[in-house]
Amino acid sequence: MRISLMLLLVVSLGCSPASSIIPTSDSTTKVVQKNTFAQGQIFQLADPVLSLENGLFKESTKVTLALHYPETKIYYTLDNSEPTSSSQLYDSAIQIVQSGTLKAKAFHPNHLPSNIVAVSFLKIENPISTKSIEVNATPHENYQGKGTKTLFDQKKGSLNFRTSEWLGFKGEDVEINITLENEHSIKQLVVSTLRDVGSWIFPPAAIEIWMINNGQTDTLIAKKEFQKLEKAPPPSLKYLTLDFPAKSLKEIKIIVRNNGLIPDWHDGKGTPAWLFLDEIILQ
Ligand SMILES: [Ca+2]
Repeated sequence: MRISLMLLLVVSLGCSPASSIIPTSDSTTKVVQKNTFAQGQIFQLADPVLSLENGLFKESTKVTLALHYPETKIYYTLDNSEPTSSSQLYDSAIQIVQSGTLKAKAFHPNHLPSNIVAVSFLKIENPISTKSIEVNATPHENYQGKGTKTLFDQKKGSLNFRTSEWLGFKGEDVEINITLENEHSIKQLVVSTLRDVGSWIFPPAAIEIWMINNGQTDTLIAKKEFQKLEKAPPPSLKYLTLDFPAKSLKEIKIIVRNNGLIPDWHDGKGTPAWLFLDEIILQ
C-alpha cells in the first residue's frame, strides 16, 4: 500500500514524465504520462473517446465511449456525480432520453484511472415556430456560420469553433429580436455557447430575456449573470439556462452580454473577449 501511494504521488507531481501512446478507436492517438520504476511501470490511462450523436434532440440521442486498451473498463454516471468503479459499467451505446450530463472515466487494474470526460445534452421539449429573427450584432468574417439560422436550426456545434455551426462575435453584446408565429407560453431560455478560454473564447457575462412592447419601453422578464473566470477551465460546450415564471409572449428580445475585456491573468489581457453561440432555445 505504501509503495502504491508513493507511485501515485510521483505521477501526480509529474516528475520526469516520458510519453507513451495508446491508440484509440478513431485512429488518432492519445498521449499518456509514464514513469518507469525498478518494480515496473505506472501510468495514467488516456481519456475515453466520447461521441455524442446530437447534443440537441427531440426524442432520444446516443453516447458512445471507447478506449481500446486491454483490461480497461469505462464507468459512467448520469446524475452529475464523479464516476467510480462502482458506477454504471459501459458496454454498448447509451440511449439518452432526457436532458442532462454524462460523465465517464476509464479504469485499469494496473494503471491510474483516466481523467473524467463529460458531455451535456438537451431535450427540446416544445419547439416554437418563429416568424422572424433579427440578430443585432455582426459576427466576425471568419465565424459567420450559416447566418442567423445557425442559432435556430436545432443543430449543436462541436468543440471545434471553426465549423459552420458557430457564430463568433468579438467584444460585442449580441441582441436577438424574435417574433413568434403565435403568442406562446414560455418559461425557459437556453443559450448554447462555447467556453474555450485558451482560444480567447469566454462565456457570456449575462443572458437576458425581454418582452417587446410595440413602441413602448421593453420589459425585462428575467436575467442571469455569470461569475468571471479566475483561471482557464478545459474547453466545454455549455447550455446556459434561464428559468422564469411562464409568460405568454409573441415579440421577444434576447441579450447575450459579452464578457468584456480579457482579465489580467490571461495572455490576451485587456483585449475584447470572443463570444461564440450555436443555438438559442425558447420553451
Ligand atoms: Ca445551431
